[in-house]
Amino acid sequence: MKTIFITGTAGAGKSLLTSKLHEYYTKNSAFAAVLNLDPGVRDLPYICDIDVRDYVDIVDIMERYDLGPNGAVVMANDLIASKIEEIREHVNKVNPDYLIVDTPGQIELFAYRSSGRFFVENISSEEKASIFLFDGALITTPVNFVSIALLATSIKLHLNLSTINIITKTDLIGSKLKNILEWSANLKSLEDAIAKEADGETYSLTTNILRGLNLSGFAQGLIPVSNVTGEGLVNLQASLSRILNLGEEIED
Ligand SMILES: Nc1nc2c(ncn2[C@@H]2O[C@H](COP(=O)(O)OP(=O)(O)OP(=O)(O)O)[C@@H](O)[C@H]2O)c(=O)[nH]1
Ligand SMILES: [Mg+2]
Repeated sequence: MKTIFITGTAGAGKSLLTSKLHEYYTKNSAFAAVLNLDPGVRDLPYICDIDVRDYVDIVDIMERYDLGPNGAVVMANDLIASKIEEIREHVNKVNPDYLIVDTPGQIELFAYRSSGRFFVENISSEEKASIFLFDGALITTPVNFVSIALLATSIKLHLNLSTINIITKTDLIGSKLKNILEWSANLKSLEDAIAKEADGETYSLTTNILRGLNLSGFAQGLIPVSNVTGEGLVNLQASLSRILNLGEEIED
């Protein structure tokens, strides 16, 4: 079983991508299953095979511990970590080739709390990867691009997973996509774009961060994807295969 964690800022398209990836693998004769890791979500665009809402009840936690919605979600996450054995047994019973894990909208729950890293380490002992979603609607300015790249890097540090960076919502951003792909491939063009838009202090801070991030190849191979048209999913799957299957791809 290979496990794929879908991460990114709130509303970047994690849940929709989860459903599209599931559909993609299923169409290509692979057995994929979805695990919803968001205890507070109401509606999802897919049917969960494993759902943490079956293990923790947010409304019950709010009432029992007199917590507001944010406090309850934090507590729910810690409870989920404490139920890892049960959840892992459930996953093993389903036993898919690919387990796609949709992570919570509140990024810090999964990305920064120790329960997130604990979950990653303990859900399976086999191959794992993560996909980080750069929200296409957010990164249309070069300064936003750098700040989300910083976030992506910090999450990669915390989770310690091989990560594929993608840009979503490409169907909405038209010709701006070309600029973004150029920024991601060419440090000089990104620095030039920042110089045009930012004041001196912002320029200096952003370019210094950028040079540090560039050393680790932060945005190389940023894959453009539309969860609505399906464009780019083939490239994403190929990239996942390179990480998870050491080169062997599923049949088209
Ligand atoms: N046009 C377009 N809309 C998208 C795309 N991906 C997601 N959306 C829309 O963006 C909104 C948020 O998508 P979700 O999949 O719920 O995003 P999410 O990251 O799971 O959101 P949270 O779990 O709340 O953080 C929905 O209305 C989606 O239909 C895309 O590639 N193109
Ligand atoms: Mg979601």
